[in-house]
Amino acid sequence: MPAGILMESTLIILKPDCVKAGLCGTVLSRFEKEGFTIAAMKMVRLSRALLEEHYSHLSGKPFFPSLLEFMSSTPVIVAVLKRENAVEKARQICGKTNPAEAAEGTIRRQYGSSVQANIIHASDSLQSAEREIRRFFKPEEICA
Ligand code: DAT
Ligand code: MG
Repeated sequence: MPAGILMESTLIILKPDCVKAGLCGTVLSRFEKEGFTIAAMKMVRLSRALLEEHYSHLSGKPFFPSLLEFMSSTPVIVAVLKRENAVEKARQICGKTNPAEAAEGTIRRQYGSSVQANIIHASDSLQSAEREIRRFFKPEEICA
C-alpha cells in the first residue's frame, strides 16, 4: 500500500494570534476544504506545565520563556483533524515555522506576523501526533 493512504489523525493548535485576529473560522475552513474532518475540538487556556511538556524540545532556547508566555496569553483552540496523510498534509498547508520563509499560499505565510506569532501548531510526525493527541485530549473526547 502506498505511504500516506491510511486515515491519519494530527493535532493542531490555533495560537493566541489566530484567536485575537478572529481567524479561527478561516483557518479551520481551509482544512475542511483540503479534506480534513474534525474529530475533536475545544478552547482551553494552556497551563505552563502543559506547554513546558509540549515544547520540551525547545527548553534550552533563548526564546523559550517568551514562547510559553505567548502561548498562555489567551485561550487557544486545540483540535484533532483526520484525513489520509494528515500529518504531512497539515504541515504543508501551514508552511515553514517562520512566516517570512513559508511558501506562498500557506497559512503561516498568509496570516503569520513573526516566527513566534505564526498562527498555528501542527504535529510534525506520526509519533508526535499520537503523543500530542494524548496530551491534549481524553480518549472519550475524540469522535470516531
Ligand atoms: P513548528 O511550530 O514549525 O513545529 P518548532 O517546533 O521548531 O516549529 O517551534 C515551535 C514554536 O516555537 C514555533 O512555532 C514558534 C516558536 N519558535 C521556534 N523557533 C523560534 C525562534 N527562532 N524565535 C522565536 N520563536 C520560535
Ligand atoms: Mg514543532
